Amino acid sequence: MAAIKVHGNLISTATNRVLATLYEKELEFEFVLVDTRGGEHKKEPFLSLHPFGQIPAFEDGDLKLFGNPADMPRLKKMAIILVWMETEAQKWDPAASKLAWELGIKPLLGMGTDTTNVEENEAKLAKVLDVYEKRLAQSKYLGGDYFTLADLHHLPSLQYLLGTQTKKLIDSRPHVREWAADITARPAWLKSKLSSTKYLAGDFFSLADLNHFPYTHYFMQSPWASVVNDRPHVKAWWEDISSRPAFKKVAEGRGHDFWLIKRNETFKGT
Ligand SMILES: N[C@@H](CCC(=O)N[C@@H](CS)C(=O)NCC(=O)O)C(=O)O
Repeated sequence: MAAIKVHGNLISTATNRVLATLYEKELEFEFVLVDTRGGEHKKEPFLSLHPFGQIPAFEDGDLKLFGNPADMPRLKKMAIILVWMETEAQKWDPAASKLAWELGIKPLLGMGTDTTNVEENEAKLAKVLDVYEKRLAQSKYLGGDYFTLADLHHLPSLQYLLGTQTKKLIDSRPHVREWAADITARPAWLKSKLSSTKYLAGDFFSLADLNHFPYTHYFMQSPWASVVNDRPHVKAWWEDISSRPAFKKVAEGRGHDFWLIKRNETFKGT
């Protein structure tokens, strides 16, 4: 029996979101149908799973949660990103911003450089960069395998430093050098113009897209589907995300659920 149980109803958009997340992550789970029409979600034992009496509720062994907890791996990733954002603020920035000031900004303003300040902060930054070198040997970016705010926050001071003598501290650490070259070459940073992206949050499918699935799926069966279809990029985006295997599985399930309800209504009526 699967350790993960999702208690819900296939008509529910919030349930669909959790199911789509589980299918995306290819996690095994058991689906427990909640008879919301019969008010099962407003009574015990369901209320012990979801104190607000809403679906879905989620169980993973002893862990009982509500909301969209199927995305635990994402929470872990977010924690890692936060750690590196904090590292930027606490470790990188105190040294890097002083060096950017002394070596990058002061000369632009015709002011003299305080060499003692430079020496002290280059020594501090070198220690920070030793840690970065180890981190970037393990993952392409600070927060993980893709570019995040943890990297972006470095850009303003990093860009200054690359135009100063401090560049040697970056160039002498191969992974830091590669990371610095990569993030400073990003189109958004180069300010050429904001490139259009395939998905809402960028070039990869993310929860930002996934969360649109349940309602858009209903919407596209309505007479107002042209609102999407008349807009080529929105249409292409919807065709792309709605053809994902995880969504197809959810949509198929929902179809059956509708059909069952219709059939039950017919039986009741006769
Ligand atoms: N943010 C909540 C939303 C849950 C929610 O709104 N569920 C709806 C079904 S889509 C529900 O249970 N409605 C019945 C009610 O609130 O009594 C979550 O993601 O779990």
